[in-house]
Amino acid sequence: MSSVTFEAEPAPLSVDLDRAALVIIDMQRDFLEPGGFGAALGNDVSRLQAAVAPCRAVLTAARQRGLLIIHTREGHRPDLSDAPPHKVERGDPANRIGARGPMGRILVRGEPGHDIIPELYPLKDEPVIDKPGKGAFYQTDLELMLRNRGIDTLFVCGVTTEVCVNTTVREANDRGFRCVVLSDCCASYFPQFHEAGLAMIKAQGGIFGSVTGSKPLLTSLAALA
Ligand code: TIU
Repeated sequence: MSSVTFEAEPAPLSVDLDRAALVIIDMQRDFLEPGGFGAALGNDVSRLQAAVAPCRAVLTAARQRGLLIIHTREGHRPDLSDAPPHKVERGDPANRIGARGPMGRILVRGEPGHDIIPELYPLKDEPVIDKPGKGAFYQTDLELMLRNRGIDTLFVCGVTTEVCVNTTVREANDRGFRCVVLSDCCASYFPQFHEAGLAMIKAQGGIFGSVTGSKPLLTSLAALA
C-alpha cells in the first residue's frame, strides 16, 4: 500500500496506510437506538444518526484498501463485576446499567443493545474491543494489538465525540499514536459538545491530534487507485 496526503486541521497530513488503522468507537444500538443506555441517560438518540452514513463510507473504503479495522463496544459483564459501583448507581434504578430494557439488559455484553448497529457490523476478521470504560485503551488489549501490527496512526470515528471519542484520543496521544479524527463520522447528543470536542483536539497545534472530514480522506484514498 502507500501514503495518502489530505487536508486536515491544524495542518495537512501525510499518512502511511500500512501503519494506519480505522478505529470505530461504540457505534452500538445502546447509544444509537431508542431504549438503550443513551436514551436511559435522557438523550435524544436520533442526533447520533448523522455519523452513520459517513462511517459506513469510510468503513467501506478502508475495507477496500485492506486497512486494519478495529471496532469497540462499551459495556459490562452480566454480573457487573467490571462496572464501577458509582457508574451503575447513576440514574433511575429501573433504567440504569444492568436493568432490563427493550434491547435486553442495558450496556451488558451479549445483549442485543450492546451490539454494533447493522449498518456498521464488523466482519469476522475485524477485531472488536470490549471496553469497560470510556477510553478504548483502559483495561483492554487494544494497545498490544496496535503495537504488534506496527500501527502509528489512528483514523477515529464513532460516538460520542466528547465522551468515548475524546477519551480514546487522549489515551492514544499519550501512548504515541497519531490520531486523525473524522469530524462527520463522530456525533454527540449535544451539538455544542461535538464542536467543542473537536476544537479541543485540534487546538494548540493539534494538542491531541488532527481533525478532518471523511471527504478529504475518501478522496485521497480514491486517488490511489
Ligand atoms: N453518554 C455519552 O455521551 N457517552 C457514553 O456514555 N459513552 C460513549 O461515548 N461511548
